Amino acid sequence: KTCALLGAPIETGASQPGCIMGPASLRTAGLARVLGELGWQVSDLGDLGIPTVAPLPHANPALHHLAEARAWIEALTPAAHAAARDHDLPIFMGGDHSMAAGTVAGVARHAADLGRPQFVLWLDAHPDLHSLHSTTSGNLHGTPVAYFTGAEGFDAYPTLTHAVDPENVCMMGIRSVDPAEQARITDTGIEVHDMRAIDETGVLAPLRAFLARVAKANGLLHVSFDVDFLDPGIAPAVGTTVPGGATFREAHLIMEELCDSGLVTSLDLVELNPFLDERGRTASLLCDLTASLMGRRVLDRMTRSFAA
Ligand code: DIR
Ligand code: MN
Ligand code: MN
Ligand code: MN
Repeated sequence: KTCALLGAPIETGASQPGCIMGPASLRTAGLARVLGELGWQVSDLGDLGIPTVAPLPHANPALHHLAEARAWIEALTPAAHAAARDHDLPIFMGGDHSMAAGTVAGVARHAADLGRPQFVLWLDAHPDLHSLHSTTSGNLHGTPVAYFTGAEGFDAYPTLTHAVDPENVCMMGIRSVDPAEQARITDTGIEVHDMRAIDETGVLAPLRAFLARVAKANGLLHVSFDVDFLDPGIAPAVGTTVPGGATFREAHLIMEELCDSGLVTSLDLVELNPFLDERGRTASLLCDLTASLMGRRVLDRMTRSFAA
């Protein structure tokens, strides 16, 4: 089993600086060592970068750092494609969530090479469903899902070659949705389990139903993990905390269930802002949750089968 670590120190998609230190913080927390101890053959591919870019004008005056986001997507899409081709499970270490426009575009290209559908599990307080035109904050980390599902309104972004079918996206943890995002959820029918739904059903039933769909379709599964999915009480190191997030137990259960499924083929760890962290606490939590996703067990037990 091979795993690649690829850093994407992008912070211009968020409202406040700090995510540029995310990959370094995850390395310091020992991500490579932890995965190595679990039997993974880990290759750290280092950090990606972009050249200096000239500002890109746009009809939406709220947008900022559009040229940087565009350059990151141009760099990340082929890098994610290659990492997915060459490794069993690439981990993209962010960086703010605008990077998922590139990582998902890249892994979806790899899925197309294999003739298999790409699925995405989006763990986040936010659906990140704005277009370049609908965002009012202008923070481009609020736009990647609209981009990689092929929505209109991305004139200034690289042309998407392989969109993810919105029917193949499942969101959990959602608790902050803007009106334009709400409209897109209704239009596309994207599967959204907000925190109220999770309180009502727990995480396991909707997750198992989604994983069964992935397995039946012989799909590839990308997991995009935004730190603000977690409750701010356990994960303070993120610029956009929202009260009422996932507990440690909910997140841990999701990770172990994902591990049991054997379906996960790529992972984003995003929005970690070490400048806001408490002595590496959030970075260490992300490492532990990733370890659970990749094989660490409390006790061995019968695993469920998601075979088609
Ligand atoms: C808000 C917050 N919907 C925006 N978005 C995100 O600025 O568009 N925060 N992604 O993490
Ligand atoms: Mn435009
Ligand atoms: Mn996000
Ligand atoms: Mn978020």
